[in-house]
Amino acid sequence: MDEIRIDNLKIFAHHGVFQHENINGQNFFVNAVLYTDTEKSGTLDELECSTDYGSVCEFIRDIMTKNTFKLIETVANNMAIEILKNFPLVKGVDIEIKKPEAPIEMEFESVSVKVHRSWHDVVIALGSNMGDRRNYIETAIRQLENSGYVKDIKVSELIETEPYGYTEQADFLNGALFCHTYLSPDSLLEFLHSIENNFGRTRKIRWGERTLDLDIIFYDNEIIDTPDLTIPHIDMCNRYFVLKPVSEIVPYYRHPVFNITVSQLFEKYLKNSEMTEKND
Ligand code: A4P
Ligand code: MG
Repeated sequence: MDEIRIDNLKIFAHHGVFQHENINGQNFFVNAVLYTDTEKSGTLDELECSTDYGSVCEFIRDIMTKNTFKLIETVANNMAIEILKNFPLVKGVDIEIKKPEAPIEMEFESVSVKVHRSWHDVVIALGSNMGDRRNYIETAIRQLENSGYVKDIKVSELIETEPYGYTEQADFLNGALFCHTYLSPDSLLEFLHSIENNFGRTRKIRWGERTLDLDIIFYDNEIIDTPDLTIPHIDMCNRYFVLKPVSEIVPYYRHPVFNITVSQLFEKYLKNSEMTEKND
């Protein structure tokens, strides 16, 4: 990915843990790397096709001067996220905040914090089999949209499906959505749980009935296997109610473990279930 770089932008601001820092202020230096495609602007020689580094510098200055944070970690994190949200051609950003006048009683050049944030591709499965199912799912999608954590949401059709796994329960309404998020996988999971909890979701029986279930199916091409999170979703290939909506919205998304597309996985699933039906 191409880069637009801003080096050592000097800004007087008031961030710091100590009160005297908040009152007196000091000089900070900001480094920014904007990851963006410059081919079109470079070919057409048109600023509209690129990100104006002058506007970015003013934007950085405003964030530095209109807030007073304790930590430069917070300054860097907020600045990176706000740049992603406000400059649509920027796919990723590095922000480094340097504080050469930090209150340290030793000789030093500077202290700094550097963060990287970027937009990630995410696929989320949606399900409900209790109460006003459609309303729960549609409200959850609106909560995602309004959170500011995601953009470019694309939602599948919602389909009626029979319960899978624990079958002594009502039919489900299922769907899937694709979006971009700057949250890490763990933070996204935490956020999805908080939405589920808004709908009074309780966890009594594994695979049991629920007002709302939001599962992460894909996160970029990442393969994650921790006690709290398995991505791609461990059982997605055996689930009609996942494969059908996911192949509707992102048919060419490639499963990073099996290295075949979602539409190929769905075809395989349909062939296998046809054969099982014939043998029954
Ligand atoms: N977890 C691990 N990986 C993930 C991931 N990729 N996305 C962990 C989300 N969560 C993930 O989930 C239990 C724990 O799984 C989470 O705390 C998280 O740390 P849960 O949502 O609390 O419990 P659950 O949903 O009952 O369990 P599980 O195993 O996630 O069930 P599933 O896979 O969600 O299946 N039939 C139809 N027709 N339609 C359905 O939607 N859903 C289920 C539930 C069963 N049968 C169904 C449907
Ligand atoms: Mg779940």
